[in-house]
Amino acid sequence: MLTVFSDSHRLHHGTELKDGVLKPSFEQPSRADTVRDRVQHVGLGDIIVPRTFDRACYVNAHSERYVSFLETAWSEWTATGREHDALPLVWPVRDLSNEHVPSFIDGKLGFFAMDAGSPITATTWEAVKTSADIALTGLSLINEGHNSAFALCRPPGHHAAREYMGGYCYLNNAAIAAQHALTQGAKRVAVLDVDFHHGNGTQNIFYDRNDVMFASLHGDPSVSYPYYSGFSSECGAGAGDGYNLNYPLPKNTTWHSYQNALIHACKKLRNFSPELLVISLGVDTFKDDPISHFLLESQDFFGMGEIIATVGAPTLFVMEGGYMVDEIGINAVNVLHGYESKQF
Ligand code: OKP
Ligand code: ZN
Repeated sequence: MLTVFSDSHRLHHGTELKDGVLKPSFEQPSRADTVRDRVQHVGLGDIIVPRTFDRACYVNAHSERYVSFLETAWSEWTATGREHDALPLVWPVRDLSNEHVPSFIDGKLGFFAMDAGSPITATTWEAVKTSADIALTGLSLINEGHNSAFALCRPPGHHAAREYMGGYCYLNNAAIAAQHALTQGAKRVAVLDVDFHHGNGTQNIFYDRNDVMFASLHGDPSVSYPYYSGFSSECGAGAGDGYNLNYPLPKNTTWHSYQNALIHACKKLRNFSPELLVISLGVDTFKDDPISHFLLESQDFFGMGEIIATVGAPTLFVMEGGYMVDEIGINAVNVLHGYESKQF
């Protein structure tokens, strides 16, 4: 399997508020480098750099005004004399108005964000754009005849919705690739999200659509981030009713019950007969992940890849979360090896 990777991810290294103090984010540059090293170490296949894509590819999954916001946020922020990471501090919740986009950057930040987990720095946009291009390049490889590809994206994308960033995510890499496949003529695309956290952004982007079936296995939102999305009652809307499948699982879920949910989701996706399967590949379901609460062991990720193969469609793996940096490479590549073990 080919891997798409770029050093540009290092242009993004933000902070997050933890225990009352701004600290380096859990979403660190070493994450992607460790996965890249593992890909090389085991000889998974060649590692290639991303191609560049039109801005229109991002705007098909997000809104024009949101993409413009991401492009100009840093210059608007520094124009007011500030030098530290740009973070939102006020949000248009419930009865506050979200009819008007504020013209001042502090208002825009809250308008286009779900939380304070996605800091914007001077070089964030360059890294974010390259991350989306990595996913799009992976899709190109599949279009060119590869059965699978690994888009080693960083920053991750699955919390980014049509119009907001959050949870370390800015552009939704997986959704951008899925949407681009449809734009190029695919009739049905499946997206399976195995990150510990609910893929609220991907759900949001495709919620009213029946050409994308989205399934997500994740920590029960009653107790796990993102808290306000990912319940099993969220099934899709309008034409999309029945095309959104959430599998919230309790804290301390082990492989035994995880795999039953995964087998169920993969059967549903197989019956949809997608022309492409996009995997939001987070490995923060690992037992030692510092911010998540499942108990998967490294060898379980191999089994995850084997089950993913049962969907029976060309598969684009898109890197999402995973914060136990020591094992992130082993766990991510185990999924890819498990998948490959079922290809003939
Ligand atoms: C991104 B992805 C940690 C607070 C949680 C947001 C988590 C985002 C996870 N102290 N902050 O789904 O892996
Ligand atoms: Zn996650």
